[in-house]
Amino acid sequence: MIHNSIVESPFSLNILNGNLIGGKVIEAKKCLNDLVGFFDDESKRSEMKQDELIYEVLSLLPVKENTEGGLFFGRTIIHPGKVGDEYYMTKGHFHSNSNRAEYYWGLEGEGMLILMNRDRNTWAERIFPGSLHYIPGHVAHRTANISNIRLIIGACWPSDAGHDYDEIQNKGFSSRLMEVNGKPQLIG
Ligand code: S6P
Ligand code: ZN
Repeated sequence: MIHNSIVESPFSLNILNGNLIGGKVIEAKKCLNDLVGFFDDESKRSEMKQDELIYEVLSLLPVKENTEGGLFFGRTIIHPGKVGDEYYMTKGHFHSNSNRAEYYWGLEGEGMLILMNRDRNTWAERIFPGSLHYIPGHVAHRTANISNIRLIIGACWPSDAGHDYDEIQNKGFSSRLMEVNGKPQLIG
C-alpha cells in the first residue's frame, strides 16, 4: 500500500545569519589558544588574550560522518580582529577524501576565501553577502575576516569528505592574508 503524507522538514535555517536548528547540529568553537602556530606572528598570538573566540562552526549532520552520497551543511562565524597584521581566520584544511568539493557562500560581513592547490599555489576570492564559491576537490580552503563586523558564511559539503589538517598545520598555506596599507594582500 502507498502512503501519502505531508510533513514538516526536521531542519530549519535562519537565512539571515545561517543559524541551523533541528536534527543533529554540532557546534565547535576555536579560541586563540586553539590556533597555536597558525598565524605568522606566533609570539604576538601567544601574548594576546588566549580565551578570545576567533571562530565558531555549526554543522548539520543528517547522516553519519563518512557516509557516501550524503551532504552536510554548516555555518561559520569568524570574528573580526588581527594577530599583528594577519586577519583572524580559520585553520583551513584539505578534505581527507581529497577529491571532494564544497560550496561556500557569504551571509554577513566581508572576507576572503583563501584557496591552495596540491602544487601549493594560493589564490583568494572575496566573500560578501550573496557571494557564492565553488571549492573544487584537492584544494585547501580557509576563510579570513577582513571587516570590522563578524563574517558569516554558509557551507555544504559531502558527508564523506572528512578534514585533513596535517599539511596546513605543518606547512601552512604558501601565502598569508595580511593587511598592508589598510588593504588585504596575499603575501608569500
Ligand atoms: C567543512 C567546511 C567548514 C569548516 C569551517 C571551519 O568542510 O569547510 O565547515 O570546517 O569553516 O574551518 P576549519 O578549517 O577549522 O575546519
Ligand atoms: Zn571543507
